[in-house]
Amino acid sequence: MEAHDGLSAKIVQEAGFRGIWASGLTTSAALGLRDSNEASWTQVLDVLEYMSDATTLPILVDGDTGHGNFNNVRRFVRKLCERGIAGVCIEDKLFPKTNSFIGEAQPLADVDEFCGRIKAGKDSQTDDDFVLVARVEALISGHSMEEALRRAEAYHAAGADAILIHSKKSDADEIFTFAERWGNRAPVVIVPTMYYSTPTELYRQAGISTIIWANHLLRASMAAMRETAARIQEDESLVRVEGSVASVKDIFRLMGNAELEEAERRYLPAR
Ligand code: SPV
Ligand code: MG
Repeated sequence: MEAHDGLSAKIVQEAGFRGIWASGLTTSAALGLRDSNEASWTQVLDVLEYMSDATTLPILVDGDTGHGNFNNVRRFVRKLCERGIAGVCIEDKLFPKTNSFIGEAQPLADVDEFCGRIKAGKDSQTDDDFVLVARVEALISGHSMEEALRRAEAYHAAGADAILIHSKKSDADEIFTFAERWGNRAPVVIVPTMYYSTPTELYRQAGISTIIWANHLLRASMAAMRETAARIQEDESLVRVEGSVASVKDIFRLMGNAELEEAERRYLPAR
């Protein structure tokens, strides 16, 4: 489940998910920026540190294109490991990236060059359990299924732990075709943002390893914030919103104020 800051990371954990997708789109948007590598990678790292501190769930980071070439990827991976991040996903496009749902036929990276990014990332992890997911953009940028499979195989051979196959079709047909032809050579990750109506059980039956619900907490909060702002602006009063927003007490609870009170009893001199 997507998260984009410490608060949303806590909400994902509270809801019972098993892992967090640190989305590039929503992390950027939460900073007021476009999904075009406008946030520097160290700024992204700062957000990830808050998220990592806020939750015990594994975090898979949307590493975009890896913030440059192989050299940028290996430094990024080392820093992610230092911050207790579980894995990174890099996509086979060029820096600066553009969100996959914008425009048509975005240029793809050269396969060998991208394999170098994958190898450099895997060679740089300092945590044995760290995973690198290689994201295949062939289908979404208008290439054939053959090209998607060729790229997935090359990335797998280069050391990728899993393959994310991306699609912007409104149905999941090409995802199922890919999964069938791929035959689970490595785990498959999908992002059904555009093809959202397919039941998850069908993905299970097709052997898909992981589904990323990629941006829905940010989108939910945008809708809620807009509605609340408009009501207060219109009414010049809180009366209509008080019942529909989280209570202040709920903020204290989620941030763990009870732990601080307990720590104060332990560490502050008795009064
Ligand atoms: C993201 O969440 O930033 C992603 C997924 O990369 S998508 O927006 O579908 O490309
Ligand atoms: Mg992204």
